[in-house]
Amino acid sequence: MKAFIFDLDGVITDSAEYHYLAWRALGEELSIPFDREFNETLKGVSRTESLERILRLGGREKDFSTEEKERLATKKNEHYVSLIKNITPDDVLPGIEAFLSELKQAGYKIGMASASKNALMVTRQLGLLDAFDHIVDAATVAQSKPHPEVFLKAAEALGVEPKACIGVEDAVAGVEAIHAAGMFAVGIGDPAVLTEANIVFTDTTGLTLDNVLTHI
Ligand code: B16
Ligand code: MG
Repeated sequence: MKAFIFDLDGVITDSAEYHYLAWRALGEELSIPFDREFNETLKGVSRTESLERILRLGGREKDFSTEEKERLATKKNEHYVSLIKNITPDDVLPGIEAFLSELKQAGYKIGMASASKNALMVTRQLGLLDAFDHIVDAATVAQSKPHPEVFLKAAEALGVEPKACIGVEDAVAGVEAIHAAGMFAVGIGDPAVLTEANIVFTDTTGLTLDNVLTHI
């Protein structure tokens, strides 16, 4: 194994919570309430597809034109961007900084594969831009997770073959993308949800090189 490729939201920081708050507010406005369980199905999924899933949940998929949907997605994003302005280095999830240093010292390449168009902004606010050798965000990929493109692009930019990469994800769609890319999948979250991951840690404090490598 030569490289680790991390998802951002829900792995490096809990911006997944801000996505949830912003989508939930939009859902309420559209009279489509939803809970955290449904929100799991939005994690790692692109902005446009997330909106489609919410509209389908409420049986309202035919109620809006393309332009109206764009407006709704923009509204959610503006709310999300206003929430993430409050992110600071204190919002890096526990154990992540230590794990990134451990990987760097051990000579691993470190990449990011995020489905978020806001990935660079969030990473900058966390003070972690220099911790990554390469960041691929949604703005530069055509296909969203579970398609492997974002992970494959990250591996290519790092100069490492996919089979020598370990992907770290909190989302079902993300774990699927890692496997579709031919990589080893580490899940962060509920093992009952991330059933396809090769190993699951319930939270980021479990991430150490030893803990991961013993499972490969
Ligand atoms: P944006 P990740 C994903 O980021 C989120 O998990 C997902 O909930 C969000 O809808 C998606 O980014 C798009 O984000 O609206 O900021 O472009 O987990 O792949 O880092
Ligand atoms: Mg995520």
